[in-house]
Amino acid sequence: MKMKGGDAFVKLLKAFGVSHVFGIPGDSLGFYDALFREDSIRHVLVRHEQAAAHMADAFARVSGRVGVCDASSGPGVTNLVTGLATAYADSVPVLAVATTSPTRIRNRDNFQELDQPALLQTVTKAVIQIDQPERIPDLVKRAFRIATTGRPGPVVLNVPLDVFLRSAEYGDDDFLCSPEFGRYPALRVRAESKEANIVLDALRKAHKPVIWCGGGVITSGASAEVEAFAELTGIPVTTTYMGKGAIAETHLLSLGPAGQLGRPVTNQYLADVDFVLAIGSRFTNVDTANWTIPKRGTPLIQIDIDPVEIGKNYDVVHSVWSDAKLFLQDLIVAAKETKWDGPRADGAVSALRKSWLATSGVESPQSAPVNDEPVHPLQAMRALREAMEPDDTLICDSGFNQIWGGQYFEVERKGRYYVGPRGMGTMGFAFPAAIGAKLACPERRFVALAGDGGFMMLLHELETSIRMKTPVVVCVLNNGNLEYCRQAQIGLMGGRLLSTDFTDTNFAEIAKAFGARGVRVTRSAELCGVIREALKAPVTTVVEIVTPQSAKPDGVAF
Ligand SMILES: Cc1ncc(C[n+]2csc(CCOP(=O)(O)OP(=O)(O)O)c2C)c(N)n1
Ligand SMILES: [Mg+2]
Repeated sequence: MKMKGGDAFVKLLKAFGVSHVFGIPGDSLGFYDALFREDSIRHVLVRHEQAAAHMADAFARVSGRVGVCDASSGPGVTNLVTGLATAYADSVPVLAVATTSPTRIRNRDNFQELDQPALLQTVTKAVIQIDQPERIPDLVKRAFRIATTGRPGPVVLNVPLDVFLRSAEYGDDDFLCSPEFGRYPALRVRAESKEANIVLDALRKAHKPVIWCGGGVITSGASAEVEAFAELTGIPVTTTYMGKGAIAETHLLSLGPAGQLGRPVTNQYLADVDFVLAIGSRFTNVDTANWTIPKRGTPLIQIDIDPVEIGKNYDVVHSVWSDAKLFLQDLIVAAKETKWDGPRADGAVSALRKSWLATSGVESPQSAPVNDEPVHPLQAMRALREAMEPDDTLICDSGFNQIWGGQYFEVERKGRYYVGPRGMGTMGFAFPAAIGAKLACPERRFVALAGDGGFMMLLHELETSIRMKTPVVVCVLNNGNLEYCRQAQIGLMGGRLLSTDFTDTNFAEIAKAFGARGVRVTRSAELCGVIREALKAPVTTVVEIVTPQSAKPDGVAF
């Protein structure tokens, strides 16, 4: 059958189960025209391409499907870079459709022409150039396979605008797809069966072992297995921020997040563990407080889907190249067969958590709601946890707000109920991410938690949220400055403050100007009720929380 390239392209997106594409039009006319003809795919016009990438990213994180975004050549594509880098750092499968100069006049310094593949190569898993409409089927299929197999990640399809407009002859086979590559992780790999017993034998020799979970556990959907294995063996579980939800953080065996931005009590517990079973973690400098937690030299077995991650930042006594979920299933079977009888940490770990909650966490006196102004971030965390149901999701930004959320907001269910731009620490992420997540899972409720600095970067997406009817809640911790940077300059530069403070901005009024709801809260006693109402509202609500300068999360070292 004869068909335009754009139509073939969109037919393939449909075959892989794509339901939403986030972007801004331009010279991608042939692509948009084909989308116009396809009722099953909704195009979501955004107001900045960075937001399109974040929306596609969060869409993928919460749905398990590939998120798709598009941008037109030149500045449209350069605007995608931050969002793609964020997805790449956090191993999220995003497919970006980038239009580029027409093939017949390429390399003549055209309007908006730049070397997009070179630009995007370092922030994506792959950049695929499609130069003939005939190649669309095999290269689109390839893009989905690359994005969803192994360690997932973003892939760019770089398409000259004429390729969408030109017609070609296609056969039925061209559109025969394996829809499983529209979801991730596709093609799970399982370690050899002997591996489970090797790991169990090593664990048996330990007196104080720990299970260390990174984002790979969540990506693999292995939380149920982590929790079951922990329960079976009594071994406690700690996580990175990306790994939050590997086990319910209220569980008797949950140690909460560790590392530079983790809980000091968790780090203390980890100081003398004598064995680490690491699953799906890259051991970044932040997650390990510059490779001091866990202590170097602690016997460590690392399980990862990406073999090059194993042994990269810590020496290992044994490597397991496997999908987390499948390997944990094997571990559970092997532990049951051989009757596990190691020491159980339930009591010690739950006592630790309870004392932390009562002294530093959301049950401590300083978190209690009061009528004083302004609202301490800890009081905000308590209000959030009280107002949100266990299956509501918190999406964090960057800056101190993310640390408040990461350390103090406990994920009460296993699974992905906490989302953050961890690898890149991208300011501006949380709000557009909430919109993308809401479009992926309209029945779920999402709360974005951002600082005044980060929210300001992409707050214009309020218009998108109103137009697309995606009611989400944005809690903005308004401390009038870039608190993270301010504290760093105080702690490390002798208090020589430069470019950290803003003038007063009323975010609630800004929200109203966009047609959203806006509430400015100055007393913590009101906050829980305001968030509860916002969660029920049929329209996006900005809850501006006026917080003091200088509030610092536990354990932040500068
Ligand atoms: C896009 C981007 N630019 C700069 C930074 C560096 N940075 C990290 S935290 C931070 C301050 C964040 O301020 P705000 O969003 O108000 O959060 P707060 O720390 O005040 O809670 C900055 C500028 C970043 N992470 N991302
Ligand atoms: Mg701030």
